[in-house]
Amino acid sequence: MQLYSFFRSGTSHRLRIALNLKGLDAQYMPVDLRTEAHLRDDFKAINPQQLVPALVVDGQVLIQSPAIIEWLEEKHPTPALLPRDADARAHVRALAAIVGCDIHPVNNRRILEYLRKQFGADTDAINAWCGTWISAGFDAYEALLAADPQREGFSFGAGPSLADVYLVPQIEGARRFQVDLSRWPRIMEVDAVCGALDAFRRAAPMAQPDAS
Ligand SMILES: N[C@@H](CCC(=O)N[C@@H](CS)C(=O)NCC(=O)O)C(=O)O
Repeated sequence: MQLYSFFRSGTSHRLRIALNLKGLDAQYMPVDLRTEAHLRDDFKAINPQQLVPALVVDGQVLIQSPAIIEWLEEKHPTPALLPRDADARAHVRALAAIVGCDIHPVNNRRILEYLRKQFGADTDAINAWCGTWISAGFDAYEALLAADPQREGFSFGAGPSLADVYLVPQIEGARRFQVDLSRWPRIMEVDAVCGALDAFRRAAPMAQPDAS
């Protein structure tokens, strides 16, 4: 497998965590978003959407991190990222969707570039924009963690799940946009518990070959 990834990309980060949790290796193919390598024709031939990540498996290109992670779960069911019970699965998927559907997309690089170029947003304005949507999502995520008395450190249950796969990269993004994380103590606890696991450590942005 080849993983097209950028070290600081949250969606690449979530896929790296999922691969590590499943015990799967992939050759790292760096795509530098800073130099807009993703907008070049060679990468467009891999992913017409010109976004990372992409996972190439025996010549077949998989795109969209939610679809790739679901594919991994189906092809490599153990260890499971989703609980068995349908209600619990819906809960874990909802936690993941807070990040994947409602936080990350509005803070993506191309959105921020548009705000900079079309609306003259400076760094403070960009941080305020990202902080607004991260805070809205994290307030809800924290409330859902608080309402679950059966959690043991992680977002759900006693081990890492799909929810943690999504949450941890978004915490990294929040730090980058200088969001004060202290108001979400349960989210911080999840970060610490996951950060103790090798699968999460090896997936971290600064542990990647293209980190700089
Ligand atoms: N929904 C897609 C989003 C992928 C995505 O937006 N990737 C970002 C990096 S985190 C990217 O490539 N951005 C390039 C840009 O915005 O120019 C997924 O989950 O794979």
